[in-house]
Amino acid sequence: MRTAKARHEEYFSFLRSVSLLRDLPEEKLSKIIDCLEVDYYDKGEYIIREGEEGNTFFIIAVGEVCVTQTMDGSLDPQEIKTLGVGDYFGEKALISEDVRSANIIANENDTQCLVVDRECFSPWSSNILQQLQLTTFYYWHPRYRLPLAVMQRMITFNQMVGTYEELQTYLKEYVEQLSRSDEERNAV
Ligand code: WNU
Repeated sequence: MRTAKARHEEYFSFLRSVSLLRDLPEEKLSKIIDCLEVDYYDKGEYIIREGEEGNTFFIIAVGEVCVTQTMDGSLDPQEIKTLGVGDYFGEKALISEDVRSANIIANENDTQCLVVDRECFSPWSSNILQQLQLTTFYYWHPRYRLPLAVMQRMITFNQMVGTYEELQTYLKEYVEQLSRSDEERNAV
């Protein structure tokens, strides 16, 4: 059986190879690994559907996916690109707080994606504030009067947001680019 440590190390070195995450500090990367889930898809299976709501970000660990989109003047969605191992997708709905803007379909059997939830992926969102309040509440529970622990939690939280904000800025620019190319393509 694979130990938790081996799993962690395996994902750590893989995520380091993903360009987006290359410069993240070690503890931030570890935090992402703690939130990761792995999803498996067969050829032809939809990972993301245009128009649906979504709260997840994906990184391809094994296999290949195809990106398709509905265009003005054609009935069927058209293929716009393919993505492979180390590529990621699903950031746009999270960043622009919008529905999914394209379809993502598995191109091979046993395509594996690492899935990061919004709460984990975007700690600047209100979710984490709620979480933080819950934590605060927890620590102020009559049985756990530990103000010091609360302060430590807040510092960690701020550090986390600080780093992710750089990531957010980077992705925001990318997402604006995608919106422009959608317009040029007359996507609906
Ligand atoms: C495109 N237009 C749109 C891709 C992946 C990551 C980056 C490009 Cl940083 P979502 C559907 C997803 C969307 C994007 C992905 O499809 N996508 C595109 C386009 O030309 N989406 N609108 N190309 S591949 C890709 C750049 O990740 O995010 O949550 O779901 O809208």
